[in-house]
Amino acid sequence: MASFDSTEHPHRRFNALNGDWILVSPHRSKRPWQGQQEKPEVEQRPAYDPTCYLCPGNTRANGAVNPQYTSTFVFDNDFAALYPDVPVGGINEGGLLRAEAESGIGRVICFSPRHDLTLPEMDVPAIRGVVDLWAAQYQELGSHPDINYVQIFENKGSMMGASNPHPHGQIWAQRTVPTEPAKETIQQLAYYKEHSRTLLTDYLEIEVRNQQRVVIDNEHWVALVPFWAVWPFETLVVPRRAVQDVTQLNDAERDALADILRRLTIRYDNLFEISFPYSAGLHQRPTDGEEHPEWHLHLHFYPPLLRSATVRKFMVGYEMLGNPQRDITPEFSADKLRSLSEVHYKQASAQ
Ligand code: H2U
Ligand code: ZN
Repeated sequence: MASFDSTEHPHRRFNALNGDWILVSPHRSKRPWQGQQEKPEVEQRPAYDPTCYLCPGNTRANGAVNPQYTSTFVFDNDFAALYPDVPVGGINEGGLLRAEAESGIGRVICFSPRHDLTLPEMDVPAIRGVVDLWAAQYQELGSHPDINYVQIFENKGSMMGASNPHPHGQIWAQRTVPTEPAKETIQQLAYYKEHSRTLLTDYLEIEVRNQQRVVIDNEHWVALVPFWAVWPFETLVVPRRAVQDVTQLNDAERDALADILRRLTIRYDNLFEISFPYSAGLHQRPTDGEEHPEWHLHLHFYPPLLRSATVRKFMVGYEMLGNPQRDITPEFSADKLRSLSEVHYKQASAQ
């Protein structure tokens, strides 16, 4: 029998960052690439929408009025999943029925006053403003004694459940560390204890040496399709310096983050020539007052699309009952993303 070839043979890959496994079936992706077939009309949005609850000066659902903001704007989510004053308590019946009261704060962050822009259409200084807002919010919310984790994220596109096309993200800050960052804490801590370096420092070294899965980089950041990617065009954005949270990024690293976010999301939009949907967010150290030297800040991008503007990956069947599975390899996806232009398709078509 021929020897194992990860571009041919089904195999499992280990996610060193969260401890999960994923099944890769490269032999099933031999079908021809069908990207860019159905191109929907380029969506035209006004710079200001009087009916949008996030535009400057507009009234939100609860009657609050947004200021005439000119860069970013943050407000407490009017329909937050968590709120601060929850009575302490819970349920425990034989260790089988367990519940714990959970408290927290939900916020909405507008990236721009412009209703018609998205991250890839904003310029680097404007995206840098978003990075600074993330840092300020992490600092402020994390310093609260009852907040032990600050989750910053963006749902982009109706496919991901975003309620409004106005560029915005959310923050859920809470008493406990949610499951995903908790799993990453376990993995990173075990690695750090053994090697005295962060897991992502050593992982990045392998990826940069190998180059196969690196999509783009700059002086301070690398964006790559992780070896263990679940979503077809999933990426991981990692700072070269092992910082634990976004507040530790210096000026140059913040500018460079804005640069890599812009270039990565332009490539995403150019993949199927649509405003590319995804859920994305930051993972960083819990704000429980511990140092967490094992933690290495990073961003995940989880986009659902697979082969065109409308063909998405479903997490059903085997994936619900077994574990995630993919056909096209992470290496194929990285190659595809690398082949794309960094001129946004809307600009290219306007020229
Ligand atoms: P999403 O698009 O990711 O759903 O985020 C929008 C959030 O905005 C959502 O959580 C909040 C919703 O609760 N919201 C307000 O706080 N005020 C409003 O007037 C409408 C929506
Ligand atoms: Zn708007």
